[in-house]
Amino acid sequence: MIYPKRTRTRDLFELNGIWDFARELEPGDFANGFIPEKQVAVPSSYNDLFTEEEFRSWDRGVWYQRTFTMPKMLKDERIVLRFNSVSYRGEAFLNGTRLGEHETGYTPFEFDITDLVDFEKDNRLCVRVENILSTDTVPMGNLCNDPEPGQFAGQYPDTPFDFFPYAGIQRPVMIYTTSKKAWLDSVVVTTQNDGTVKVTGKVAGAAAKAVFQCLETTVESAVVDGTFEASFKIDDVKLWDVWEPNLYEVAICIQNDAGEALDEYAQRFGVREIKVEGNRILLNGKPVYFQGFGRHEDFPIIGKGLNHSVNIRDHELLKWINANSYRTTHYPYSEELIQLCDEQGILIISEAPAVSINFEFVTERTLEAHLKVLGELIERDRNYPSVVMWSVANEATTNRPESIPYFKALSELVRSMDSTRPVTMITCKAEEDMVMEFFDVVGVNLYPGWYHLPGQVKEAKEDLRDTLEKMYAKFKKPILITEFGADTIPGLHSLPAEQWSEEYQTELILGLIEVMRDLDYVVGEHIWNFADFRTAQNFCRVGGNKKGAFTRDRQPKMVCHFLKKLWAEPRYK
Ligand code: GCB
Repeated sequence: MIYPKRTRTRDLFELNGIWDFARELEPGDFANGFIPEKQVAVPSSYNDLFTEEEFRSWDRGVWYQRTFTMPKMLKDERIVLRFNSVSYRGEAFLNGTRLGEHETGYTPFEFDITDLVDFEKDNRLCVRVENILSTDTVPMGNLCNDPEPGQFAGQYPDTPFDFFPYAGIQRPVMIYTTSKKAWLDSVVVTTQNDGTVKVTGKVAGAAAKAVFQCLETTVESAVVDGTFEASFKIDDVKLWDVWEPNLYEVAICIQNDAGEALDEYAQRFGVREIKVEGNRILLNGKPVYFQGFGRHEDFPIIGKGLNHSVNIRDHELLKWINANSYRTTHYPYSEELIQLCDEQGILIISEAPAVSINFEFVTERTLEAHLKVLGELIERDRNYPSVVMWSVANEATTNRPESIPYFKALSELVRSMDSTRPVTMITCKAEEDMVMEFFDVVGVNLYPGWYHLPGQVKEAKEDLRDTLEKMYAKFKKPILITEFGADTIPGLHSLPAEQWSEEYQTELILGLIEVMRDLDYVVGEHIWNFADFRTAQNFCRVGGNKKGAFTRDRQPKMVCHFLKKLWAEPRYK
């Protein structure tokens, strides 16, 4: 699958806007059209659009419908319907015919609708969306007898993580066309820092060759059994780097024997190298220290709906505060956002939607779903230079032996698909973690000064040092602190600093960073969280998670001004 674009051989239009919406209160023939209860916006999560609780926390079936007209001039084309993501499960029907379904949210899926689309009258598209999480889904949910009475036990909706389980058609819906004769199906670009570029990929249909053009260079490859492979070199190549996003484009033309252009597509790429050497992560041969945040796709009203304005604002704030990176906690973010990171030079740790996998409940289906979505994520994002590391999961119960074969399988899948990026797993089990041998960088979430040692910054610093020393002694790998922080109410002040005040967040974060920077094997500090975000209802969350450095409407709390100063100076000279 490649990201849809309008080119000289492909048309593209989006089916975003206002759709009809109804809950599936009882089973019925919704697929052939239904009487709406509400109107809904696409893309958006549906939860916070409405005022009624029965809609907001509804996780069972809901239906979306709209009609669209196909322009006659596309009659001879192959027509594809694409969903950039539907959470958690989406099942689509066109003119009453079932197209298929996709689960695990957050990754795209598409259907060839050439033979089903009507050029004479309006087409009716109905989509059933369901957000029921279970022991078989990734992430898991509804583990109502969770034996570990952690901070999320008993919360509503019942998830083993705190962010609100937003649902719906949260990203764009598109229709694109290709020629029926042949079309580019996948493309993988790999590069070396001397400017060598290798392009491989797949073509469907009857094609004879693929022609590639990049700057002044043109090369071609025969299409054999639907695959192609070509290489070329860019002279005086300009590397892609942090806030220096040099990008190139390779134009790909799929041709038949007669040299007729059947499909044209342009794939953007950057040339950069990322690897782990000893206690350092090297970007283009130089050590890079990750300074930034864990984030969420989260904003008032739209929930996890794609919103370009929020994405632009967030990146402006990252630049302002001198951050260089963030982790797509705790699921794949929109492809459009990753493309923006490419264009702006922001480093991304790209995470599978596997948060809080609990081995008390894991089934064979859990691993199957996990492998599937991880594979889909790598396939979607592997050409994006901003993605510099894969994170296979966040905070699983990796202190249990059952986690060992499970994480071995995940690590093997990633390495079989992509050997050009380091792989991490984010643990909350510190030195008790049993699966770090499979990963290149240790990612760890630690909350001294918050969930333990509340209000005791000095003791929290000692505790952090002690934990990190034990972890390094055991794992002997670079450690990235992927979460630490404190819930903070903007405008609440106290001297001496007390939990929830802006002073406490500032003192704790700066104090913990001091310890991290004293330990040579620590390769980065990612604060939890970039901004406040909405959570499930729970006695330890007041109006959401308030660990944001910025408020939910993206204004700085006090700590930001200190981070901006600290992060202005490069960690490695
Ligand atoms: C964590 C989780 C994150 C939570 C955070 C918190 O360890 O990874 O999803 O939001 O703690 O604030 O409790």
